[in-house]
Amino acid sequence: MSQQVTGPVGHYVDGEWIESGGDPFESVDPATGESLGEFHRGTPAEVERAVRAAEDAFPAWRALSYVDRAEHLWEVFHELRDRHEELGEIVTRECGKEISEGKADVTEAWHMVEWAAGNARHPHGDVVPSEIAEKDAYMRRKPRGVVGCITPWNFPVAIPFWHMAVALVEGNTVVWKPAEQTPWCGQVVAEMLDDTGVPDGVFNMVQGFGDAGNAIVEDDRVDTVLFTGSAEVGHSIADKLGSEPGREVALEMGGKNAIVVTEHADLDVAVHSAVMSAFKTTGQRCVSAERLIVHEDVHGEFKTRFVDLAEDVAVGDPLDESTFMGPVVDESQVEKFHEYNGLAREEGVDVLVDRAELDEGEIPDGSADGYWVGPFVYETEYDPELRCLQEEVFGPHVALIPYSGDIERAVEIHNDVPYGLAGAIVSENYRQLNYYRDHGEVGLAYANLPCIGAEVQLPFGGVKKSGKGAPSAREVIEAVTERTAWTLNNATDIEMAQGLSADITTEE
Ligand code: UN1
Repeated sequence: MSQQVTGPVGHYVDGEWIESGGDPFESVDPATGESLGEFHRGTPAEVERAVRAAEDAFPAWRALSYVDRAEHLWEVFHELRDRHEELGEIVTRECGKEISEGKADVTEAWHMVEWAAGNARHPHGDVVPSEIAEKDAYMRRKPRGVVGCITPWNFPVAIPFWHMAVALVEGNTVVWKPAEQTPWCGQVVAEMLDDTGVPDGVFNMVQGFGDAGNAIVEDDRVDTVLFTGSAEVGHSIADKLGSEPGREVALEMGGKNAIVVTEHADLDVAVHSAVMSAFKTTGQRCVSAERLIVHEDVHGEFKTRFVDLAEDVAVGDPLDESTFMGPVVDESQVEKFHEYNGLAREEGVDVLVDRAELDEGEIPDGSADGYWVGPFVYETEYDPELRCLQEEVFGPHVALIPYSGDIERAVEIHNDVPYGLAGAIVSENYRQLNYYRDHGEVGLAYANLPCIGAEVQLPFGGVKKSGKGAPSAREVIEAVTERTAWTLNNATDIEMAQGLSADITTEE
């Protein structure tokens, strides 16, 4: 493939590309281990400059109409569509997910932009009746100010737009730090926003690592922080901002997601859903499933079929359309995956599929330096003490957990983790589906489907350790706006609600 990093490589601050004084770092192709280009780590001083620019740009940006602000986003929408193939390939080359996923990432981004920009022409807020006939009451939203966006590498185009599209249309200005693994995607997105002629300082992008992200979090001129990424970092951001009045945060972290397959499941649907949920994106979605909770009556057949496919799924060159699973993103993910596979063995599980170290013949030619792993599948009796059933691995590491008894038991096992992002049930019995819908402790629940692939017009966020608010889609509006409950008196007398007297009595 011929594409390489082009154009200015730096940060985008106050309408200009600035050369960074920070140390250089490389974007690495996870399939080959080769460098795709050199970038610079944003320094706290560079973040400070970006925040200042965003703060200065805020009054003029918020003064525009929704529709005028959305015009800039419509340009991004068209550019994302026009450059679908090219950008999809960049996503795949930089984060390693196979090409249909690389392209779907770009599609999801333009869906989000379409939703946010389209929403500019939709009715906003609520008209609320007052007890007093002469009073009009309604809700108004105001932008919060500067929104800091910290995004992960696994959806390097879609998730930035989950954060930024609504924030910008609502009248906020933005300081964005892309993931350090996917700076090239970050640069292309910044170029697109630059192309729209968005006023200087409204959108700013600083490349870098955790120290740059931390500088965004520490700066009290940043009114809202949106974060999608690891639970560890997310919780530290929540701790910090929780004690600062007036600063808002919305977080989406990982999960230890599960699929429940009941005795009433259609096993074609169950196996298909499980393979998609466990191995798409090489298990590196926050919503990927690492637990399959299967009723004993169907466990035998489910196991045979799932194991056959896990032995067979095509791992290989992510740019090749016949590949199902590309590499993981970097060496630290490879290590974490092997560590957890080792831990599961120590905890006494029965390993069913071990393709963790791929055979040489399975690794594409010339790609020996890539970050290759394959499926690792095991079976174990349910035991809440097992760490391998509690902790998120973020790789193709999957437990089969047989259960006996009713749907209540399955959901009990399903919920017995500290996380609560996504999950699914496979069953033809509507009472079981409804029980799962009402009792599954997750933000995103599916029936007779994989637990991945949410659409942008739904809120995306988790419960328990998985999140706080939803830094995406329509629900992000809560994190990037403030509501004013506005009441206007159309009469010349003052009349109060709740029977409160409006008479002013005097000593006379
Ligand atoms: C993530 O899990 O990291 O629901 C994001 C999905 C995608 C987004 C996933 N729309 O699978």
